[in-house]
Amino acid sequence: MPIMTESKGHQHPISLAISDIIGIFGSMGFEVAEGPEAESEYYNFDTLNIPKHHPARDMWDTFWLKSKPTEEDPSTSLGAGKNAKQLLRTHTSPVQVRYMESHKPPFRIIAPGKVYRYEATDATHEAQFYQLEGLVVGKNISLAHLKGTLETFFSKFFGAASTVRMRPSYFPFVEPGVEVDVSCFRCAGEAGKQCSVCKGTGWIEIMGAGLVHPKVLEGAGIDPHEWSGFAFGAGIDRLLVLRHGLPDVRLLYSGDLRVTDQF
Ligand code: YSA
Repeated sequence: MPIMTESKGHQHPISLAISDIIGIFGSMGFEVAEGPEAESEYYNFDTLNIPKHHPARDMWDTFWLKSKPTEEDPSTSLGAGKNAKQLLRTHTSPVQVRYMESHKPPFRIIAPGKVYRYEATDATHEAQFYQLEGLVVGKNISLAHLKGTLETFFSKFFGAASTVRMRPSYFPFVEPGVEVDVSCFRCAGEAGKQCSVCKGTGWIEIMGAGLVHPKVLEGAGIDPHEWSGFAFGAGIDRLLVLRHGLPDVRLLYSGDLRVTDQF
């Protein structure tokens, strides 16, 4: 008689990666924060020092929502003078502001969650994907704290000792802003052009980050003369694609069991 094997369900690779990430940051004292996916323009842009008509808004192609905000929904009843126009959040950075408004520093949080962008898809871009936001606010926080935190995270996530380097970059909600590169976890720069991960550069471009802009702290009710902080934002899908050498980010959303069963 043929033996019938039962196929068991399991968590999706992205859910597994998020559990991993929460565990690693949890061991460094980070709590998990959440925010709504249907967000207001006020939190997605205005409070992050990105005024209307500012060219920086072009960095985030936006799906706007038609629905009118209702009084019952606390995420949309913003009060007089606040911009309640609704959208699908384009990044997890609004969670930073929501958290700062309702908590007193010091704190350290991560906010993993789904975000949406009105853009064409390709091997490295999806129209919906996951981001990981990080925020630390305390006394005398510097880029050195950011570097140490990320080196610990990458070493554990990629399973190889990691070094971080920063290059100047621009995001309206941080000053200074940086682009973070991590040393190649596959070859540490030794495999030359053969390395499929770093292509011989020894570095992988991985996320945006910086020191929280004083205007953002102040707008959220935190005195920037007393407190400072760092923040970062990475694509979880991209971290996963890198770690497992997937050829196309869209495979993660294809529903193809030949892909997801490998995790
Ligand atoms: C920057 C500074 C901070 O202090 C805090 C957060 C940030 C990140 C900022 N909010 C942001 O969204 N930057 S980003 O537009 O460059 O996206 C961050 C990461 O999301 C990228 O590095 C990439 O890994 C991922 N990403 C962006 N568009 C994507 C995507 N992943 C998949 N598909 C897309 N379409």
